[in-house]
Amino acid sequence: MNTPARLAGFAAAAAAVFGLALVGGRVVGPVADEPAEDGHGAHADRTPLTPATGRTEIPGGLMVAQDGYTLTLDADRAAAGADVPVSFTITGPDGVPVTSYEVQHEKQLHLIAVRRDFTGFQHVHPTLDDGTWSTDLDLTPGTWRLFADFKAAGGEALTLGADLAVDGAFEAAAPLEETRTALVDGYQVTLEGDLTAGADARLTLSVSKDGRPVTDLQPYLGAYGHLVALRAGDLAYLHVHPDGEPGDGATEPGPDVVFHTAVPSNGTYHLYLDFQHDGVVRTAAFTVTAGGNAAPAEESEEKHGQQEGESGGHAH
Ligand SMILES: [Cu+2]
Repeated sequence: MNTPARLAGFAAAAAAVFGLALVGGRVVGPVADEPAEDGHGAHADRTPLTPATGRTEIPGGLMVAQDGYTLTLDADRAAAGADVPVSFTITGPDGVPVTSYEVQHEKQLHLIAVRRDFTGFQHVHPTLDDGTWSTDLDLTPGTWRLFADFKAAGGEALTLGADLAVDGAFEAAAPLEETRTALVDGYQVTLEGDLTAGADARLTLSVSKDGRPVTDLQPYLGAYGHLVALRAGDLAYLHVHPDGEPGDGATEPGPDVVFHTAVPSNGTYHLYLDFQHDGVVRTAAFTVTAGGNAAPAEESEEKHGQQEGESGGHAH
């Protein structure tokens, strides 16, 4: 039952039935989770994304290098403390540090620093000197993820990510509970809307202070809010901008700021809203679980289950 020949036969049949391509003896498509001939199944492989959803994009922030651009921290370790200097370069396809960037949201590069257990979040704008970016961060002990969100001149917008180990003893924080109301400096920010894998979600963030809606939000980097969403588990990064712009004649300066985004998968996301009022930028943090309808993938999921059941225990 579990011989490679049998698997190859199934794969060929599956390819015939589903019109899939056979590449190097492996099926590319919904049945790519078939146990491979090495007996391990393909779970650890980077499975090509299914035609069922048609999504082929890898979320931002998961890689140090992409499309020829590489993020390199000058040091991948740092001391804990306030105002710890951190510097890095982005090298381009020619291997040389990039010195020319396109401005996005008023800055050439946005740096997001998050402790991997989500207990710290900073959004800062480093300064560029001869290809080296420098900034100060407030760092507590633990592993931090740094995201460089930029668009090199002549390149595509990218977010590269790298880890920074910060010295000192620490305890990983307990997982964050679902939180749709954030309190920060006397402001209350609520989040309405549900995230669904692969589908556009409308999120409304409403800002109030002392029980009164805030109707005079100030533009921050060209918008009334900036929303960063990080997926629990791997910190896949999404940077979302709201509907409308300050001064477009239609967008009100609060209390609601409306965002549209599609998350790449179901699961838990940590969301950080940067907003400005009375001249101060503050961050409101939320934890939301994306659930909802994953129907397009269900049929192939079932096939996986059956095949795994048939070939369980097959190993060399
Ligand atoms: Cu920024």
